[in-house]
Amino acid sequence: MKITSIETFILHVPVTRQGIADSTHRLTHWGAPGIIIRTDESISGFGYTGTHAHLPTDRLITQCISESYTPLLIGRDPLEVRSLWDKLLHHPPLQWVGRAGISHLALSAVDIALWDLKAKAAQLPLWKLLGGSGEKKIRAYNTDGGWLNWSIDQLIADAKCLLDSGYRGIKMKVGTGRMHEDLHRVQAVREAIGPNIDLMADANGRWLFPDAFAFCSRAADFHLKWLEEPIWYDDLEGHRQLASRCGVPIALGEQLYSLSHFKEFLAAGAVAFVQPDAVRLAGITEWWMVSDLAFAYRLPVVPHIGDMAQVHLHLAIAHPSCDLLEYIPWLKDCFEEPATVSDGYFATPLQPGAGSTILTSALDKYRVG
Ligand code: 0YR
Ligand code: MG
Repeated sequence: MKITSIETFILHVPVTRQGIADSTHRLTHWGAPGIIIRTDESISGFGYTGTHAHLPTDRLITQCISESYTPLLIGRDPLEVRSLWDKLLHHPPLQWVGRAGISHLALSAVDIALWDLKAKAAQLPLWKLLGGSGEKKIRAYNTDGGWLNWSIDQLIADAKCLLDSGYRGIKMKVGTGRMHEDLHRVQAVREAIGPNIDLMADANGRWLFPDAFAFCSRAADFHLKWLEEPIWYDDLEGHRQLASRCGVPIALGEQLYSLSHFKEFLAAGAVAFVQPDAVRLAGITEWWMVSDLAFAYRLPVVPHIGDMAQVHLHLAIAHPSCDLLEYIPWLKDCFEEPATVSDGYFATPLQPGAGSTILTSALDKYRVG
């Protein structure tokens, strides 16, 4: 098989609840800059990354794909995924400007499209190509609620709806800038949902160390399953100290770009729940390496889902370190086979591929570039 042409796209899709905010971002749309790889056979691969729908930077990602990666891909056999990944990652001019950020997000989209093609060529869902079992069910926790700009009443009413629909885990945002308010909000939600539901708190990197330390010390009573990204993403020593001195397990990884980055955090004991994201790492290839590393440390992998769980559901089924996955429905109308949750568990995808195939109707409706 040979790659004959490559098309890029940018989708901006409205989020389900408008005007939502966490400690660092306000959000109206989710962005999916991506790639369609066409071949001399009748199959195409779809891959994309995830952004906050900022057109100028989304264009940098698709431009990186079309100008830097495409010439390296045309004429190549797309089934040689790992070898192509290695070649693209270590292409000297890209290596000079890349290893994180825009060129890495672009490479994630390419790698996902290549794996999608490989699974389609094998006529298997990706989880099976990767050796997973159809008997393994992945639990879902919901992150489409718990927003920082909601009132406590809104948080509680929404949490109760999620529990009624079968979820047994929810995540809420913290980092209002007022510690007593953060603690009060977490306490109110915990009291409303009772002790048997997993509750997670996510500060999206907002706090300084003393705030994070104070929160952890006082939040122990609320039995959080984890505290996510309490302080600046790259602060290895700060997270290590929190992990060793606080009673609340630390989760992080959605802002880490590489296997080496994860290695430092894992080796330091700075993280308990490992959250690699295939659309921020260099795709499925690097995600798998990170998850194997976590396996070696006996740590659970709970992926962050910049892809809205389409690809990550396949990976979670296939990887032995995963049994829990985030659910956010923002792109669900865009896919041939959208990830769905019922009674707190994801349905097992059955179509060949990585779950990344975008409907033509969605390309028409949401395309901005
Ligand atoms: C909104 N999940 C996250 C969204 C999400 C963010 O800014 O991007 O909440 O990525 O932290 O755990
Ligand atoms: Mg997060």
